[in-house]
Amino acid sequence: MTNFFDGIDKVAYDPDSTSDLAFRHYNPDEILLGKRMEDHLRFAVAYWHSFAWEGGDPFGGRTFDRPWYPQDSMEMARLKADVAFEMFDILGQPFFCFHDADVAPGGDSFPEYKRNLEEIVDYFGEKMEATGTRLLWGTANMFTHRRFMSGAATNPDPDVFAWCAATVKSCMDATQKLGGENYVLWGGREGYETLLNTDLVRERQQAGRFLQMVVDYKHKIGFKGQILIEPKPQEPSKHQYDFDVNTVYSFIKEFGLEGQVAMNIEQGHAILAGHSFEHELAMAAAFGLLGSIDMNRNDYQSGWDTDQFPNNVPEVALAYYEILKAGGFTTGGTNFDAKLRRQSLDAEDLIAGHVGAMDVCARGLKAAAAMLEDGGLEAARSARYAGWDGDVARDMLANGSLESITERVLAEGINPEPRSGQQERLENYVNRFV
Ligand code: XUL
Ligand code: CO
Repeated sequence: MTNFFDGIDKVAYDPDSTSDLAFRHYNPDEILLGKRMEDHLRFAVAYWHSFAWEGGDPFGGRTFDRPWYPQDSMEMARLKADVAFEMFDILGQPFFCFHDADVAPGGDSFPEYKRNLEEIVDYFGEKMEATGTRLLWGTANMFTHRRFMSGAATNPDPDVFAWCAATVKSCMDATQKLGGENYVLWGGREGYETLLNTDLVRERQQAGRFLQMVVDYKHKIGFKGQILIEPKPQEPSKHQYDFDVNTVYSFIKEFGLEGQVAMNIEQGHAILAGHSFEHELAMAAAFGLLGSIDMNRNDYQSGWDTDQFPNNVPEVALAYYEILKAGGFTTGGTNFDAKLRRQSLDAEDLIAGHVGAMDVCARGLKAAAAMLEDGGLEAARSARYAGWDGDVARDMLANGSLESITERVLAEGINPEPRSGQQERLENYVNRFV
């Protein structure tokens, strides 16, 4: 036992509590739409923001002071893991997620990197068995170290591609060993700064080939989880190849990986791409590619990817509405890819951030489930498209041509009259639930 969270109790569900560190909505055993709330939401803590990130921003270095700093030895990596699992116990969330670089020092060579990772994976394994905490997904950090500055799989240097292939193999092995339910690829450096020095065609081919290798390896080792790509339009690269759900969908198709790769969709990334979160979720659901989510928002004034804990119930409710409508998560879940504000120095702040996020999501989920059960939105949508249910309309879509349709427009004197989209009424409807 460390003393990092001394004085902080296990977080409990108490709907009447006035404590800022209690769940008033997150009640794991509550049944919604025939399923436990915990099993709907499948919360995960992100190791990188909560334990590896030191509070720096582009204008200043670290602000936090943690007993596991400096993060350059295995001794510190183990202490960090001890504290992490203590937090998991306090929160009671079922899952966590990590990058290789979050959990163990990278060392000076690939063999050293691999040894360190394997050692900490064994340490995690023991803790997971003892506590019951599970791994939602593992991933490789192929964006922080300077070797990745010009790309990971899309690098002009084939040795970097090779390094990345070996790295992802290690991270997939680690994920498999820990019973991880998904493996995520986010390509922060898979893009470019300037076309003046970039062969875009070649780089995309490299990324596609890399993804094929990842899928091949998944089958080779019998990994049962999903391979998920996390779209993001930019930051850190000026232009990233995995721009948004639609772009990733076309990439998956182009490289023949339909049915093999789905998506991890992040709220803040959706906004950066100029979409709403619910748009990206609905798009992914339409393609059958809705895998998992990173539920963290940006600061809408600054426009940066500020990775804040979710704190807006109506936003979250609309997201879960799309997720529930699509049938809910299978291997996916709700990962908080969220960090404290850099002035939030205390151990208690870490707990408060997660408690608030879990409670906001629970409130949003309850609203979403109630809307779905009530059926008001679906009824309005069906009524809006009812014309398409008629035989003539169906036949037009299936068998029509521009000439045959023109004949009918002339013969029947078709002259459409616009009808209200009723947006305000529907917004009032949603407001009744959130
Ligand atoms: C970066 C981001 C990553 C991925 C995992 O914006 O979202 O943390 O979730 O690499
Ligand atoms: Co993310």
